[in-house]
Amino acid sequence: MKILYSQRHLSHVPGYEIFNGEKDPHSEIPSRVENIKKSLIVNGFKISKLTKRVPLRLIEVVHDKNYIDFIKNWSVYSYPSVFPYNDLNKNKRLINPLARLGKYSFDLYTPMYKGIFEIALESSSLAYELATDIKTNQIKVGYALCRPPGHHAEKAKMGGYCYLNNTSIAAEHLSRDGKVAILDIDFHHGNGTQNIFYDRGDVLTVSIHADPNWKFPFFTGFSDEKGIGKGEGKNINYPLPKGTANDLYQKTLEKAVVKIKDFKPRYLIIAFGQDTHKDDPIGGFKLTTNYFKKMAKTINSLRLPALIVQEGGYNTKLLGDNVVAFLNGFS
Ligand code: OKP
Ligand code: ZN
Repeated sequence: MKILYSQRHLSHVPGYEIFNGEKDPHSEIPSRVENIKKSLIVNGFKISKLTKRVPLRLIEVVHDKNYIDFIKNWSVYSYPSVFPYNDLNKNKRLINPLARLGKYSFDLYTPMYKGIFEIALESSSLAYELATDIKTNQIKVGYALCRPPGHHAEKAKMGGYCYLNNTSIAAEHLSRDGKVAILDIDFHHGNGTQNIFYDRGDVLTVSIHADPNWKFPFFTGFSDEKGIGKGEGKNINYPLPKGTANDLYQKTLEKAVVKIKDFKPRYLIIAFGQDTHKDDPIGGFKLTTNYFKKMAKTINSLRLPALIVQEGGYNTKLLGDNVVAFLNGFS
């Protein structure tokens, strides 16, 4: 197993998130990835350094060109204040910064500032390099310690602490060689990944997450979102209720694994969040650390070349244990 980490994320320190008009402490902090890295080393995993950079032309296939320019050229530390309230300006090049900020984001949890593009790019590069190693048969399993996370970032919108969709960028890269299945096991619905591949028949997106009637991202993640056009039937959502514990999660995961097997993919990408753990401060499921190992075994019964991409997980003391349990179940 190859694990990739970069210290570039350390300078990404969102000051706060805005909830109900108030400043709340931000959950997506550097110690998340640092805790995971420490545990991996203590448990004998080797961590490799990044050597490749994700090509801009690959990012431009996954994300909208104007959205990329917006992130690249932004200069002051900002949160959105207004959002588009009709479609009349949909195809206009809005020039007011407040309009642009609102157009390209969907929440007030994800600050924009000068330099975030390069940091997000480095996070994507971790997933990209491992996807390349899998493509060229150098490795069977890779784990990308991405930060900032990516699965909420849509073609043309940031949100949920995400800017560039690392998982989707790796999937796009792998999809040129054969069908790709993405299994999103973060606590939150992977709305960005769903949005990016919604009309694609060659990339299956499966997400197991908190019922959107209960938790973020609230507007997507319902079971009737099944894909369109060639993508019809190729998007599968499993919303689960508050308090979901190992048993119900396992039953759902087994269903998801059958769907992936039936799709006959060449590659598997796992959008891996640890916020499903019982002691996660923003989650609400009851999964145990031991169960993370069983979860991995169940997924690995597919015996597919697999890229594991770090997404959420906010109990900075336990993230490392949960990642180690999962990776042990995988190898
Ligand atoms: C990102 B990922 C807590 C509100 C949290 C945003 C959640 C973003 C999750 N103060 N709302 O999927 O883990
Ligand atoms: Zn999450």
